[in-house]
Amino acid sequence: MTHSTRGRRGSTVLAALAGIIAAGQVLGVAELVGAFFRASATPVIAMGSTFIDFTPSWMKDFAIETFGTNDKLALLVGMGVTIALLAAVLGVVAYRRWVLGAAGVLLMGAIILAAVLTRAGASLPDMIPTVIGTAAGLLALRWLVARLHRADDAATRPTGTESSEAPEAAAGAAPGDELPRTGSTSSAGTPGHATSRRGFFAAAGVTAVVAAAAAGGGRLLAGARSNLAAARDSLRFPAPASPAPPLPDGVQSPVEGVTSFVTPNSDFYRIDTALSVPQLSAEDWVLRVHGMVEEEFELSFQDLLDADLIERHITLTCVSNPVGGGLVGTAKWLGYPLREVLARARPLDGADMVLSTSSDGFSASTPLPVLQDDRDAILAVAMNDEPLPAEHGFPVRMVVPGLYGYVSATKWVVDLEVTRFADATAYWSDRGWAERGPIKTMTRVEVPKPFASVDAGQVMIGGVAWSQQRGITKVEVSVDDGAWEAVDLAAEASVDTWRQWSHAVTLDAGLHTIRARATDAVDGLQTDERAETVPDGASGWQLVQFTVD
Ligand SMILES: Nc1nc2c(c(=O)[nH]1)N[C@H]1C(S)=C(S)[C@@H](COP(=O)(O)O)O[C@H]1N2
Ligand SMILES: [Mo]
Repeated sequence: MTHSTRGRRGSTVLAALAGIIAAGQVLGVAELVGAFFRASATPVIAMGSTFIDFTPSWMKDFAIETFGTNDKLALLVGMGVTIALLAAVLGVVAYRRWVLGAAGVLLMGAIILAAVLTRAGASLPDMIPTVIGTAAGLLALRWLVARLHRADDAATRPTGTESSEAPEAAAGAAPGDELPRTGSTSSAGTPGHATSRRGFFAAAGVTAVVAAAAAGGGRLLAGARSNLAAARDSLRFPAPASPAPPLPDGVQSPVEGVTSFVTPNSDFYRIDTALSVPQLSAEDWVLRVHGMVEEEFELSFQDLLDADLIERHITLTCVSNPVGGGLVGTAKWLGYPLREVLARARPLDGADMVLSTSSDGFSASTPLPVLQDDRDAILAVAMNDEPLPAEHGFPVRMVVPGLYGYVSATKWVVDLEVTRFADATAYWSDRGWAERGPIKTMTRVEVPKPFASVDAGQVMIGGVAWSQQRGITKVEVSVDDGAWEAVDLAAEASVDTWRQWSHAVTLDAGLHTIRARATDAVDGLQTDERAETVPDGASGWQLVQFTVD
């Protein structure tokens, strides 16, 4: 009895393993087949993207605050763990009652298909990777479960006395006997159990290797099939009709360790809902302009290149940036003014918003007047003298000075609808964030870093402040709750870029705190009222603690 019970318990663990391997088979095979489809036709991307769309704001915020720009990796890891747990359960169910287990696998397949088919721009053929993957997973599971039952049979047979266990096990798992015996383990003289389990492990190993190879092959194939990188790198832009005003001397804070005034593309923060970066080609790109306008039309990438482009330094900021956070960056953007696009479209009376939509279904609501006034809201095609990096919106994105990215900076933009706030809502406003998102005045202490230790004597403090469209006129710091002292502001490039600053203090050894606050040219001192990022951006004065040795 004991022998057999122990055997059965061990088999349950192996059945769970079989479930996990079969799930790997589903995902791996779907990844391979999916190389011939768009990324959102693969189960991982479709389910992950759907999950992202349904993530409540607080969870999105938690993810960004906890994992920063690794939030997508965290999601994939979380998804992996969840899938593995579900698959383990399905493996055990399939081992006990094949029909139930198989039904569970098919249900999972159906859920994945629902995710695939509800992605923006999905079509029926997008089902193919999941259908083939699910079939492969089902076959793998059946094979592995059959090997397990054979091992169980072999375990009970030689002991004889416990033959009562055998029918039970067999009854609980119908397929065992019906399956073709893949008679590789001719375990003639040896105790059957161990040998047959060896058979299971061999099958499990083969299946796992096939799954991994399919997944890896799929990734390679998908990469090879997309030659966007080469096309992107070979793009050349005409000289801008209106080049960026040269940066004045002294825009960079003299304090060592303060962020560089222009953020290199590779360091630029990235925030979006895209689990796989949309792969658009400049050649095929079209922007549809429509809605409450007198003239609807489409623009191609070449139309933009043929037009008069302008180039500006603009500081982009994310509404999810906590006080002191890093979701802000400055780049030199080249693009076509949106006011020109709208001048051609001629919005109808009553329109007050432009809903911009990306190829992957993200949308932003931008007040119409902001896109028509003389601030330089653009359809950007280049970032710091390079075509837009894929993850920053290649081939075309919006950049709007003064507004948080979630209401203005649509990457991979393909559609502009002139409409009214009363008639349409955007991606994040549907999820509890404010409809409008002007950037709040803010400063960030960058040196010393929080909890850093610095040498006693003269301590250099440095940072950046931003108040796009209004301009920074003053930054003050208070050391150890002392009087507020104005810092030295670095040169201002424009009201739409951040402004750096520096300040020297003499400090004794011990624990110290710095508080910092900025003043802008229009609304004055930034509020000290602490606000969370939801719904329209964090506020409050930053506090940094550090020690002097
Ligand atoms: N298509 C698309 N565009 C998008 C987003 C998105 O999720 N999808 N996120 C917006 C947000 S919240 C911000 S802050 C900026 C960030 O731009 P970046 O990743 O180039 O820094 O992009 C905006 N544009
Ligand atoms: Mo954002």
